[in-house]
Amino acid sequence: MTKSEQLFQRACGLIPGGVNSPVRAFGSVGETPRFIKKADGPYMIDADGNQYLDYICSWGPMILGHNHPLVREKVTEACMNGLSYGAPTEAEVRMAELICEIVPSVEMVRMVNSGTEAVMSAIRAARGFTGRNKIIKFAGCYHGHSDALLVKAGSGVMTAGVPDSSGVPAGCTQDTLTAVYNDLSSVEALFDSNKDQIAAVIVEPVAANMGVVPPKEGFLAGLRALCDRHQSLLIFDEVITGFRLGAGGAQGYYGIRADLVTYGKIIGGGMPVGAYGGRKDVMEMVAPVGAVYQAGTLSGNPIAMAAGIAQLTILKDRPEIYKNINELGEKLYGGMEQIVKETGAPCTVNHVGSLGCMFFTGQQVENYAQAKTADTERFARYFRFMLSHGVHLAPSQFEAMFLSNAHTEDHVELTLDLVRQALA
Ligand code: HOZ
Repeated sequence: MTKSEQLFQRACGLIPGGVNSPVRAFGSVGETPRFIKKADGPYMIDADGNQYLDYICSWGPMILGHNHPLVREKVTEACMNGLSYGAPTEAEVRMAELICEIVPSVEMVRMVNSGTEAVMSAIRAARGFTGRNKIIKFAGCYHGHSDALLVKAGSGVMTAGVPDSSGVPAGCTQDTLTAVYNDLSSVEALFDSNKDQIAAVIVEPVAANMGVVPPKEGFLAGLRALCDRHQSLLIFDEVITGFRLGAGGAQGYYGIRADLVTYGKIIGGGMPVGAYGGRKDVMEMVAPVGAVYQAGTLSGNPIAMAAGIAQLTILKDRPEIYKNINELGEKLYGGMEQIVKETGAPCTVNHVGSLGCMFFTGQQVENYAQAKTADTERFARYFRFMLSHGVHLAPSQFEAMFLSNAHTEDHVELTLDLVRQALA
């Protein structure tokens, strides 16, 4: 038995499913999760000493690669001054300045501890501001695990084939309306049948929790126009795209300004962090200025701020990082497309910048229904092949691949060789 297998066995009796987040379980790929001991650059090393080229990157935040020396140094420095105060710090002000400086639509920002918290708080602010209750989300988009958002959600919910979570009272989701990603007419129909009741439309500007599904030309601009027409707020959930597609996230990449934006782990450089921000008039609804209550003892935690400030400062000062990871993305995903063409394998590769995925379906994938046509058994075989050759993909057909600045052309070449063998 390997050490990972032993640890998994111990964990299963103590932690539900042996993991602290369902997407880490290898259930859908028929393997044992690798228990990670350490990570450096583009690599993760498991408890048995096996090294893997990592395409999870902690689900996005390790954009500079694991264990970046400057981030590590700043965290170590901050630890010397105590771990948490429950009182404000200069680092929180610096973090807010950085985000507002880099992202023009963010005039004010509130730090929280996760993307889930960021989204539930942004929705509360939108409801408080508009005085309306209903929200529109898209099938296959995942916005964390809060009650109101677990409706036709992507990520682990989709992998497990759970339609909606048990334990969520119907009352919590009665104001959540679901539209079809990339289909403006489905959004328009919901606005028409719920006149003056929609507080906000929340969208992953590039859907990355049903596999990667880019927005079709005009989709995001269409959402902006519909929200304006109906005096609803547009919320971009940039937990995955923020500071990844570019420093300005999807807003900068597609040139669309959202009213509110939510961020997650990437702004913590690997620490548990999230944030929501946007228009000042909306954010001033939040307590203690306004009547929308939201709070958190560990929000703006000094160690998390140290890591986040270090990472965001590097990303702001070195735009060549985005050029590099986007070019690597073009090589990797473009190469995969080429292999699919050559081998005639019924697969579809979707990608934007450093984000991408290969669906095991011959169909184009522009929405949840099409993503679900993927053959998850074939994905599982592909996943196992890649893992056995030292490449650690996310253990689900419906998750994204993430590149970091520590990945190189050689890593991409090695990966493409394996993809070629797997598809052949
Ligand atoms: N958005 C991440 C995966 N799609 C979340 C990771 C998790 O749920 O642990």
